[in-house]
Amino acid sequence: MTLVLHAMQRSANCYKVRLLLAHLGLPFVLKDVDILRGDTRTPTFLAMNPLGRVPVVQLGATTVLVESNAILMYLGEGTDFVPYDKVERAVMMQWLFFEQNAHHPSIGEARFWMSLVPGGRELKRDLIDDWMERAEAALSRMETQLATTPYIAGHRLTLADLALYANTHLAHEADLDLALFPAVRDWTGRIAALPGHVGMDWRPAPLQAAGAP
Ligand SMILES: N[C@@H](CCC(=O)N[C@@H](CS)C(=O)NCC(=O)O)C(=O)O
Repeated sequence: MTLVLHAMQRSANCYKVRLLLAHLGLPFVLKDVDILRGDTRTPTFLAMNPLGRVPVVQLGATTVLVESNAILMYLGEGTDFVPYDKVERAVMMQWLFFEQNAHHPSIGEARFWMSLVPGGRELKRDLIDDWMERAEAALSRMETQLATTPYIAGHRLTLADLALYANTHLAHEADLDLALFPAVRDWTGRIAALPGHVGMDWRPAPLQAAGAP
């Protein structure tokens, strides 16, 4: 059965999965989920992911994967995006955990509420200063690394670059200025220039139904 990705187009956690699928040239069916409309709260969706979050990948009638970075690992294993060397792989994992523990909870949350949710700035005004402070700390950490290596986990492209690119290249949507982080800004340019790169708006061509001409 063809892989099915349940995703919201403007979600960075969903974009990183589409981006890897595009790089790998893997066919998939994209099913749109609008979290603002409550699509992740329906009984059908909650049966797939009781946490009510996208992305969700269906691999067959009974196999479902959630957590964007776990999905990246499932898709990336055995490709050039996952280092074979154990230490290099662990360093990549460090950055994947950083993305989930420090980067997404600050830049991702700020971007979501400041740019995607109507009235979100007002609703979350008590949290925004803290998000911004932690977002700047996360970008500073990346700046230090990217000032010395071309990719976030070292000298080669890994899943961690795709995972971190997703929110970082849209930092302006959280009022963050990448001009203050020139190594990070240059790295976003390198990632966007990679062969096979697709932007956040990219969608796969609809797949023909089985048996269709
Ligand atoms: N750690 C999860 C986070 C997923 C997540 O927070 N998804 C957001 C969209 S970016 C979502 O579905 N939010 C809906 C909700 O929390 O109700 C992952 O990386 O997949």
